[in-house]
Amino acid sequence: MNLKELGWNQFFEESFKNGKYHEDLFPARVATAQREIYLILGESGEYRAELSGKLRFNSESMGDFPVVGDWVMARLSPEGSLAVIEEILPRNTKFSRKAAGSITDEQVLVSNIDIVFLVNGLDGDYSPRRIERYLTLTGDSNVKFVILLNKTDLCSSLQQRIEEVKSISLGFPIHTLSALNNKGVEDLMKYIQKGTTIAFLGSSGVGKSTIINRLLGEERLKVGAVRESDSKGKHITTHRELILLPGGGIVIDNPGLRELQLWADEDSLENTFSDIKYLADKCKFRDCTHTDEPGCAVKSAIEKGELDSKRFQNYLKLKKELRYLATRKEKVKFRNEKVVWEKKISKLSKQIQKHKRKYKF
Ligand SMILES: Nc1nc2c(ncn2[C@@H]2O[C@H](COP(=O)(O)OP(=O)(O)OP(=O)(O)O)[C@@H](O)[C@H]2O)c(=O)[nH]1
Ligand SMILES: [Mg+2]
Ligand SMILES: [Zn+2]
Repeated sequence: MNLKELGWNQFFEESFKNGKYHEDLFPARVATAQREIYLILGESGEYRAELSGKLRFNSESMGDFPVVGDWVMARLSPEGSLAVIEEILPRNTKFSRKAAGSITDEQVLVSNIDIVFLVNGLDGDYSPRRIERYLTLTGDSNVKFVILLNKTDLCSSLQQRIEEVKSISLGFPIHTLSALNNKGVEDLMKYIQKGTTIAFLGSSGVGKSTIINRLLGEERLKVGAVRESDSKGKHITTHRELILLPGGGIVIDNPGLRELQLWADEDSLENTFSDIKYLADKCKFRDCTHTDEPGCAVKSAIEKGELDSKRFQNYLKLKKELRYLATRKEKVKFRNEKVVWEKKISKLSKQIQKHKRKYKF
């Protein structure tokens, strides 16, 4: 297998050269990552791999562990059956969320992607607010989004939906398709070139795996019916997987996320909601909260029907979430710094004790 077909490019080549790696080590790409057992793809084939003791020991946060899409430097074990991952090459791009639950940490979901296919179902699960949330998560301006509206066969107001999504899509391309009937899938081929990595994201049941099966030309990935009452998926895909397409191109199937908490900053929000920022700059008061102040351009736009109040409510919700995240991050930073200082002080006091004993003062 050629490294370029796996997505290797100039960026990784530079890190590789600068790293001056021992000749035992070879570059490989992480295809699956499950409980610290990895499947990696290299020039000479695919291997099951584990982390080296050193890499595990030096890993402080979740982001230090390999994720699907990473390029790693690995070594084959003497018997050649298992590989050991010694190092992760710097990530070119990544897509992250806040780790689920109450932990304040970044969870990188996939890395080294060129394009995100953000898949949405046009059935009962359709939600423009969710699209806004995903777009706020981009963070990385090197990742391009393509918005896919799947299940056109179940939608009677297609034009209206397209218009609605267009108004919030930040100019990213929008494609409509029916993966079930294999309609519109061929339009996606123009994004899929040799060495291009595309991550499929979107809630459970929107049809991510079905679309990939169409691109593969075979029913390789498991797909499953959605719940009848609200069209929500049943989390059929359970782990991330990097797949090579027969005609070239790399796709990453993702499980539909149950929780998509933001890991971003306010700039990212202002970028996704630049229309609201534009209006807010026109408010009479600089610190306008857009609630009941006179001369509020945001409120006026909502009243005139120029701004969807649901979009504005979502903006406020995400802003609140990001403020909370920023406070949590500060607290964690403070706590970590405190731990470092406490360690330093304890080390110093031990040294003083030692000197006291040695020189008997
Ligand atoms: N009507 C219709 N059903 C579709 C279409 N595409 C996919 N489906 C169905 O939607 C259901 C969910 O599809 P999956 O491909 O498993 O969805 P997924 O996004 O991979 O879901 P998770 O793996 O749970 O995250 C399956 O029953 C598919 O057959 C479509 O274009 N139209
Ligand atoms: Mg799936
Ligand atoms: Zn205002």
